[in-house]
Amino acid sequence: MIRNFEELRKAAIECEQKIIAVAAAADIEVLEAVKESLELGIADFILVGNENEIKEIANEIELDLNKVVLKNEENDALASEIAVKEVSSGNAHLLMKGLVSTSVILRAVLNKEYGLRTGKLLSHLAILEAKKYNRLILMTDGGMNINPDLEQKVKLIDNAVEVANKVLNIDLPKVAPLCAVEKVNPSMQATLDAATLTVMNQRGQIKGCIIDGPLNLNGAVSQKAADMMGLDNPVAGDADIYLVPYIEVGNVMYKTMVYFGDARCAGIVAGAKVPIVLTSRADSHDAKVNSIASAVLMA
Ligand code: COD
Repeated sequence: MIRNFEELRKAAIECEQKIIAVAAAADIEVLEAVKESLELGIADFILVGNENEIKEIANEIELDLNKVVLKNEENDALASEIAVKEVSSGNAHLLMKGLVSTSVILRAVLNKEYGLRTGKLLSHLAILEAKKYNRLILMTDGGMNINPDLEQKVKLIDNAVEVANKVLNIDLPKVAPLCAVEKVNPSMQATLDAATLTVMNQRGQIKGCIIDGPLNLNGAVSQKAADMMGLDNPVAGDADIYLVPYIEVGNVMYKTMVYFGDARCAGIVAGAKVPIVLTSRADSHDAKVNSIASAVLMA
């Protein structure tokens, strides 16, 4: 099992180097991440964005632009389209979001003519390294699917299990369907979905993982809390995958851990033809390098 981002980066360095097309690359954190990834030898880059701004920032941070391919496009939506086409035409192995809003790049990814659809549900996964937890956790979906129904939650789990297998080297991840409480409450849809997912897992309808919920966050994270609540649950205190009920919960959880808890993080989208590096625009270059390393391992 890969337990932290240092181990994850080391594993990515062992992989074959990938070419990443970056949409709207004119941003200091993005270009710092490009520079660090080139130095680590985990990726090469096609940078799409405002060429003058990219050159200015590259000069400031001493990024050698001779080592990358540069494509000038100032408009974010068009830069996203060009970057996606670099991937769909086979020039690049992976896609990365730069300084562009998530919905703009995802619309290019979902484009029916040149996009990166596979017929699977695309979903966002945050990988988080909290100071007080003994492993990396996967959290989904705080970035793409707004209000998933039960069927979509099954697909979110499938994608998360694939990421747990390929990126974190966990064969049989434990999934906590997060709720506000640990008991089924018919007025809380998330608890009904959590219980259904648990039974579907027990009956072999969702494979490759152990699901047990509903679980509240403390029950998922802490064995002590689980014991105090009298939870005899194989996931309690030991969860690898945190399935949140809807996007706001995931988005706030991820940013709370980063801003208040000083967690390190990464963000990727799974389910497309290739993994997509997708972090928040304000995320640090450390988060972006972690995400690049995760996407390289996923690929
Ligand atoms: N996986 C696969 N196909 C999808 C998905 C998905 N997750 N979402 C939509 N599609 C397909 C639909 O089946 C349809 O064929 C087509 O794409 C358009 O569907 P719409 O009309 O629902 O899609 P859009 O373009 O209105 O929205 C898709 C977004 C991903 C842009 C939207 O869901 C969104 O804005 N999500 C939130 C992104 C965000 O703001 N994140 C926040 C912070 S980082």
